Amino acid sequence: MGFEQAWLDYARKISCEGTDGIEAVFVGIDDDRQDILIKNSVAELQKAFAGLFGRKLAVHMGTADGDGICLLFREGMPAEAYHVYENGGKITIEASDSQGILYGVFALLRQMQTGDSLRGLDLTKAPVMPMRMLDHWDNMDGSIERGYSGESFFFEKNEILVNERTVTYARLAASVGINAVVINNVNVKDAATRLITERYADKLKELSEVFAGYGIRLYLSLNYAAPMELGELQSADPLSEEVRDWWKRRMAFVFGQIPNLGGFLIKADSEGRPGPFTYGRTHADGANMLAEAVAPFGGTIIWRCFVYNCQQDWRDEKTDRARSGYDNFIGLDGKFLDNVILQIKNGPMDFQVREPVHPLFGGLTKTNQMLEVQIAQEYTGQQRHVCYLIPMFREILAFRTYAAKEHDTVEDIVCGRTFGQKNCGMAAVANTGNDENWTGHDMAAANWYGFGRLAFEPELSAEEIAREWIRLTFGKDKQVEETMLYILMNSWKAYENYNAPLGIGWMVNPDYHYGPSVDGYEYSRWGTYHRADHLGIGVDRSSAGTGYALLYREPNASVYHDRERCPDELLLFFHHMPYTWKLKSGKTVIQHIYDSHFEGVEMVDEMVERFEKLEGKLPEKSYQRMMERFAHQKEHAREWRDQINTYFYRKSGIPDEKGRNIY
Ligand code: GCW
Repeated sequence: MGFEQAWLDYARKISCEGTDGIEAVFVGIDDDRQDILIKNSVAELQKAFAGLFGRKLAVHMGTADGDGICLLFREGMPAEAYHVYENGGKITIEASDSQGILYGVFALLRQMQTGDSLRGLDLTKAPVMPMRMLDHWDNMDGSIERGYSGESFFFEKNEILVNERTVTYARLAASVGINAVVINNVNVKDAATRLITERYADKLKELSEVFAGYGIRLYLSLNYAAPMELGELQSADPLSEEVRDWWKRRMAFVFGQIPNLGGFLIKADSEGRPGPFTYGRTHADGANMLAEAVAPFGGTIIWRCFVYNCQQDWRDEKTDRARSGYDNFIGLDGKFLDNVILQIKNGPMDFQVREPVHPLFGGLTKTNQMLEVQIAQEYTGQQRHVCYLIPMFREILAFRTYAAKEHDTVEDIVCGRTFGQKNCGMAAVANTGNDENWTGHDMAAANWYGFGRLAFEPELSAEEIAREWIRLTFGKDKQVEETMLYILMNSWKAYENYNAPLGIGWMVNPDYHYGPSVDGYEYSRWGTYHRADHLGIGVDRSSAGTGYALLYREPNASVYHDRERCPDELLLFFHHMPYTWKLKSGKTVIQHIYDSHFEGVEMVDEMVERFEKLEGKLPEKSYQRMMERFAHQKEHAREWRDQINTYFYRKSGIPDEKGRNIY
């Protein structure tokens, strides 16, 4: 399938003061340091100027002295940082490495496309998170686990694809500062187990070189039981010498073949995947074995904390899936080697529309950590509903853990400010596929764009990021910008309103996780229950219940533990409450359920009404695609509203104060 250019579409002509005089690029960087990144930086400038202004930029090598855009190295700047400034009509991009130059180029182009003038431009940025990663859940047969925008563009029929689309993907990712990409699903099966064998070495090398040209390290997901599944050993015991040697040899081979490989991501002992538990070993044993094997090549092991018992009995009220990540890892704090990073989902359950922050953030103090979020909207509308997630990510990053007197937010931790860690950052489960527009819903591209921008500059607000994305994608039209901004900024709240209430989560159709089913997971083995009866709803996670609330540091623990102080939006996550309980908002729980569900639908109606007015102002194709999805969202939001309201009306027998239609 063909593909569009998303926010790097230079086809729309723009005007920006200070660009007229720019006719050339001056590369004042020594020949021996002019790597592929510098070449790609120059090529990007040329491509952009040709598209935006119809002008061919000349290139002058060996001098940074000329009227135009000058690229040069300046020692002493932080890694990947850039300084872009204007002086007397001349634009200078400085960095101490070629990655910084590339980011500077993209920053300049962004400024040209979103701003009105280059006069007085003076931008200095240094990324604070060393690892800014996208995790693709692509399978080698071309399918994508939780993929909502077509098939994989990395794999097809068990082969690796490297083509024009790969290059455009790398440009898009790099333009927002992504510097690491995992191409295959964490559930590593079948052919994917063989990614570390001869079979795929050439293609992986080729792909890694495309990535390297844009400052992106290639990562692979690894099958923990590979020594057995490749038919070479009888065991995958991390303490067995034979197994350890096997991995050392394998890694020497893989890194020898793919020099730009960054390392591996591992899902172990989770949802049926193999892991060290089989041998009575800990996750530190497992991770460290692999870390030792990749260390000689500068490799990194990213080990996921999404470990829980997925064979739970719903009758068992003591086992709490929310506790499992914490319980499995907290005792291992400080036991991981330096080149291991634990990757922790933002919440203790699984990417619900609302969850508390994972208690391992702030719990772990001696371990490298990364935050894992999901821009593939598995539980937030699957890229058919619009749901701009950057406001949620901002809240998560701003959460105070109280693990230190100051600089103790999640952002501080994953930027290395709290515990001084060098190996940390943020990863997002990617939302791309081979759809023409990459992300199914055109507006879902704002999550891809936004994730990268946020990881590079976490100080940006969700609104600033949204405005940038709108201007880059659709141009600088006031009405378009305000309408799109309104939709994006209200979308998470709207979705939360018509979804499961007050932090309880789930209530979706099992397996494919789309659409309402209040009891869909109520009697299942997955540990995801709402425990509603005719009197009340919610899971008691206080000390009288599962004790989960006490896993946080004070004062968070006391606040969550106390039903009077627990924030409304998380109340049912932490407590089982009567329907008649008065929330801080002044409403009862049941009235809140009704009101929020009616409101959610009204919000969607308002969004769609405003969107319709953009007809003729957006490219026809994108307008139609979005209109189709909005029509579905409108109808589907009603389905959510009516099923949830009706369920709780029938359960509680309490009518809506406002007498609206509930079935
Ligand atoms: O959200 C759940 C998904 C699984 C996924 C798992 C995980 C890749 O439903 O599809 O598996 O999380 O994060 O490992």
